Amino acid sequence: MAEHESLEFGKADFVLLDTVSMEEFMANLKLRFEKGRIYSYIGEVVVSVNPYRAMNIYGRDTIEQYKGRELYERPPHLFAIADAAYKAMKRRNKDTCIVISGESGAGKTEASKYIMQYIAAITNPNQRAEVERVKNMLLKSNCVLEAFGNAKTNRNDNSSRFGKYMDINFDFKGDPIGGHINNYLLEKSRVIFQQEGERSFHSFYQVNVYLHLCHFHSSICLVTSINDNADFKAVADAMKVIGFTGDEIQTVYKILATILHLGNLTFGVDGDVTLIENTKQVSVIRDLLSTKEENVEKALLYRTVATGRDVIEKQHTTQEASYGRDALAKAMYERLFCWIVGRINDIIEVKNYDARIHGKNTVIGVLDIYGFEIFQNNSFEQFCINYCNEKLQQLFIQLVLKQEQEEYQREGIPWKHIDYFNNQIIVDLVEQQHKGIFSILDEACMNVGKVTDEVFLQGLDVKLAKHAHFSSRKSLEFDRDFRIRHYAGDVAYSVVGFIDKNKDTLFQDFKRLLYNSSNPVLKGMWPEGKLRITEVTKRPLTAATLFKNSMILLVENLASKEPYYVRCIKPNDVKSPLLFEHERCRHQVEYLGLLENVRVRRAGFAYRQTYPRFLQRYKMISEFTWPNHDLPSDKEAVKKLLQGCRFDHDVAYGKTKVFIRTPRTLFSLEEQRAEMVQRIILFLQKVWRGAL
Ligand code: AD9
Ligand code: MG
Repeated sequence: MAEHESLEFGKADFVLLDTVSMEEFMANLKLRFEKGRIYSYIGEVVVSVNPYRAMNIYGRDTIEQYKGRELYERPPHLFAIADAAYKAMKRRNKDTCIVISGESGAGKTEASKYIMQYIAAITNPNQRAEVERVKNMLLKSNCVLEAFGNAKTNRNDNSSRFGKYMDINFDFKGDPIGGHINNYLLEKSRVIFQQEGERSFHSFYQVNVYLHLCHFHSSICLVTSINDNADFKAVADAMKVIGFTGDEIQTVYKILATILHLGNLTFGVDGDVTLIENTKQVSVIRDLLSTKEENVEKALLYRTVATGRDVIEKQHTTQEASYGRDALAKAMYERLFCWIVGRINDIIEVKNYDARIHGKNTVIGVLDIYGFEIFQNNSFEQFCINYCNEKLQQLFIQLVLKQEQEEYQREGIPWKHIDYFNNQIIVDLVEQQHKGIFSILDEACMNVGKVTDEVFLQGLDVKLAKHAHFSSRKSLEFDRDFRIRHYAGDVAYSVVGFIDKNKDTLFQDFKRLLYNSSNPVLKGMWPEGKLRITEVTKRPLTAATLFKNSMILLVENLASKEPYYVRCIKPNDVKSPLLFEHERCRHQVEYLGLLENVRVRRAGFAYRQTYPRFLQRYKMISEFTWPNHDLPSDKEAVKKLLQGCRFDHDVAYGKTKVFIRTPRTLFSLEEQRAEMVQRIILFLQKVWRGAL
């Protein structure tokens, strides 16, 4: 363990606490934070506290200190975990992943960027041009995705409003040769509505400021921590470097401008005719979309419906027209975002010939997804985000707590069971077939006749009234709310808008409008606009179902890799570098299950290996096992070897594996091995030279 660090900074690894209690844990966390030690370990898990100030610990010299080192040789750092994931991938040919979790503003996105920078810095020692190109693109893609997918919220000035999982592919030399990004549910409702004190996505303010269009958003255009003008240039540059064409970049700006203009459109009535009040805007939109003015107007005011074989045009009410306008703005932005991710993927994907030539191709995945959040008003998006965090907590439990305990039991090693809160019950509450909240929501959306949020709320009350983690509106302040007892705290959700966001309808007329644009980039984003009205029949999957499916796939993917964890903690709500709010931090330590993590780790063993493989590596240390042993089993041979080294007290012998409690024992074995290998080499050299 990182024992070389002075105790003045507290214990670098929580496993070394004198006693495992919440008080001691918190005292150590606070001491380290105050001493500027923002990283600590629980075994191989990194615990990070957001410093809210620039730290001088990410430079080239620090990178050099961590490069190729073992986790415990240096003070805790993100670089150490990145190096461990990289080494595991390179040495053992294993896919690994780094899962970064913590609530909104805890420092996940910053951590993911430092990890990527570290990986970029330590790879490609030969400066191969192609690898340099790939690395540069992977780093630049962050800048573009943040501009379009992040926004200022009341929790975080640069809050990720989408989930991101990025795979980095490596060749047999361990150099990055490509990557792939998966994005998850963008909070597109932000395009048309922001809570007080919040902003829409950064991209809008960047074009606004750049084009001096500040009249679009009057209130909180400027945020001191954000320089929209400089960011605009950086993003434009990044898009160019990544390989977006001039036409593509122009189209991106045109779409942003269209969305801003849509926001200014108003509808009125003249007799029984619905009309657009500010028709000037329509001509601007027409130009931006490279389409015909009457088409824009028609798509905004009418809806084409097929009744049997007839196709009729039905006029919108002003309310429907406003709804359509907002849906169009949201859909255009979401489609733009997905298109950007898709374009980046096209460019950074591993080119086939690389994979063919080198044969081997391993990945490190980095997950940076929106953190658990509770707002004043929580809607469908918060519900999805918090469900996602439940899934990730479940994965952590499965991989770190549960599997560990199960392995000791399987191996017959004496073990005191450690209790922890298993949140599977909440995951089920949300995602279970038929009885889960997502199913109840989908059912309400398919209701014949009345489809309202009220129907959904009633469905919840009928099916979940007795569930320990669900509270019906009957017990709450507002009768449009329901409450979930999440692993990280209670959240009341307002059902208003759930049905709508779940159905996520965009009138077909808009899809056709955009498909018929003479701008090929825009047209390419809307292929389904090709379908004629009579050809569109299939009911699309709901937003909840799509999100649930994508989360299930994500968790399966993560579980198939060797995971490394970063657990981020937010020290206060005021972005202060000095303030360690005890109660707030304690709550996070509690719900992240960090204390249980320490207990399992302490009661457990740092290293384990099957007997044959252990012997293969260390048999040269002992005369009983080198070059071969004549003991009845490998297990007996390992026992004999470890007794000889006097490490017997620090190990346990399972059915198929040997377990070593402290890393120091392992280091010592490694040292002895290195010494023996050296001696054997010298001996062999003498033999070859005929000296013996
Ligand atoms: V959210 O779930 O996307 O809303 P994150 O991603 O957990 O959230 P983020 O990484 O964006 O939080 O961090 C929030 C802010 O904290 C950053 O904008 C920085 O100002 C600050 N921060 C976080 N980590 C560091 C750090 N290692 N050094 C300095 C930091 N500042
Ligand atoms: Mg983030």
